[in-house]
Amino acid sequence: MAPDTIYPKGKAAIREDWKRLPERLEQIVATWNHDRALRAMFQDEARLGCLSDALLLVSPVHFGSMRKIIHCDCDCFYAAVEMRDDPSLRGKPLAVGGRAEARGVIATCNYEARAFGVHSAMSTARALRLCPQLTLLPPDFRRYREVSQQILAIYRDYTPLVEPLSLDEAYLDVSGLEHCRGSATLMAEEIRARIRAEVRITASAGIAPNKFLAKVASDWNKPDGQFVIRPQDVDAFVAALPVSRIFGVGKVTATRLQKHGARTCGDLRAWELARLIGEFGRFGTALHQLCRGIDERPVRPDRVRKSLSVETTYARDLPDLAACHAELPALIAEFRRRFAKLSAPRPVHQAMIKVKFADFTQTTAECASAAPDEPVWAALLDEAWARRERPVRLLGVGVRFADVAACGAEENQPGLFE
Ligand code: DCP
Ligand code: MG
Repeated sequence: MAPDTIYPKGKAAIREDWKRLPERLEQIVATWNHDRALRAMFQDEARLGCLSDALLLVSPVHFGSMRKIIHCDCDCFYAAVEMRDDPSLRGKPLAVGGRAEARGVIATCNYEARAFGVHSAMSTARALRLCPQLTLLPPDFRRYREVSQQILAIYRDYTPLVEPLSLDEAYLDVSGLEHCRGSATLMAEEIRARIRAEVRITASAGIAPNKFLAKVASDWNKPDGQFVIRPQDVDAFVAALPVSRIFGVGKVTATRLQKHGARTCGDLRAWELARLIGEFGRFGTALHQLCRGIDERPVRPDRVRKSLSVETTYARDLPDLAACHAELPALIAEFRRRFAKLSAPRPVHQAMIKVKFADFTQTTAECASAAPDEPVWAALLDEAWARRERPVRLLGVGVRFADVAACGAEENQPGLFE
């Protein structure tokens, strides 16, 4: 195949482009280091000097099946809704959360309050110490849900492939769409402009070839900004990314990785798959892919949550049952916050406890319950702990929802009970 069939430009321009082609192709192929077979074939072709054949090999994969994912996340969501409905709250530190006297915690706060060090999940008492002039409002979930529905309707004007993650976050797969000449960047700008005009709050967006990177990117220029990770930039971007930005890598795992010299995803690439699996079990396989910027999870508009749970790995093992019980209230409080964020909560069917012991064995206990409270989870904890009676490295509490069989879809969020 002659170069001019690929580059329908003038001859001089073709010659210039042709000179740069090997470099350009290498760049493209570097973004798919996950597809070893393809890469090897490409390199053989390129070595043999058949660049046009190499290009043919590359283009269907690169240009044909590369996905465009947008992750949208509203800025200080609950606080933004409150400021919209009462403009006198603007420009001053504001938080939404429970009262200090009731041992409440901050659900979120505006960016003025963040300047004082206030943040989500902090106790309200501490937030008030950091920022005595903080205005505190109780949450109004009904209003937040209404706003959430309005924003989802905007997303669905662009694509039916919308997967809500919580009230203020969603993934959109906009691959192959014709809006905005197919540019996901322009689509994200337009969507954000519509949210601002129609809902009167701001949102940030990340645009990338997969969900993992789109979510990282939406945080990059927050608030009221967006960030694009182009396919050809994935490799370098992820190499420099701290391992703590990988979903599922919490403080304990990040510290453990750092101890072994893996601070960035680039460092982690030196680890063989077998070593990662040895250290982290099934999550090791995910880590092997994620540190290379690979995430094949599809955007699933039909995803039906079948359970919700929160878990914590403790920096120091909990020595006995009493120490485990002492951790339960904090876990339950975090569970309730996450539950309140669900966009479409369904009836609860079972309560669950997960215990991972110091020797890495794991067990779960569950019982029927429509509205679990602390005594229900505490009884499950007794039951689970009694099975091995040894120090505990991880505790989780959660629920299963009713009617999963009828819905027929599966939850694939990390950190759930399995
Ligand atoms: N939320 C909560 N408890 C938490 C975290 C969040 O109740 N620990 C609630 C309040 C947030 C909403 O969920 O407004 C969305 O969560 P985000 O993590 O997206 O946080 P924000 O939208 O508030 O801020 P950001 O601008 O950082 O996205
Ligand atoms: Mg948000």
